[in-house]
Amino acid sequence: ADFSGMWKMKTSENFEELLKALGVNVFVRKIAVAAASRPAIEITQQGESLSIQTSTSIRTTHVSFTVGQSFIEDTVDGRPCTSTPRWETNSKISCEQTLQKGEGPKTAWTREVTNDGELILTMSAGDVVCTRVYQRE
Ligand code: RET
Ligand code: NA
Repeated sequence: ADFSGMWKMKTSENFEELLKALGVNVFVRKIAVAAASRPAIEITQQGESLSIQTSTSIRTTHVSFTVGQSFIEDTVDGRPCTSTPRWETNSKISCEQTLQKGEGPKTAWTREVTNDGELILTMSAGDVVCTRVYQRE
């Protein structure tokens, strides 16, 4: 599948619940939720290698990885982790995360391009799943 493009968010469910499950305090949570309500995502892809920049007013992250190869990134609340992305289908990447140090709920994300050309991002912490749907700009 082709993930490349500039994406803007259409809907978001459970983002605050996700941060709560990660133990983010209410003060930081409210700021993060406000900032994350208008993210911009830019993805470039060459074959199995993706580069993803996620921008908000308070935080911009950039990750580059090849599906099938572990890499280091940060969890959504900013803790370094080892991530292992794999193809779940030919249009969906599923990635489990392991914290580099300390304890916390099990985290993971998925990114999928649908037949309708939407990008669906899920982020999970334990049983809590946040789902964010993006459309190409
Ligand atoms: C900080 C401080 C530590 C806790 C949190 C933060 C903000 C995180 C944000 C995440 C945005 C994620 C998006 C994901 C994809 O759609 C400031 C690092 C929670 C703003 C936009
Ligand atoms: Na998002």
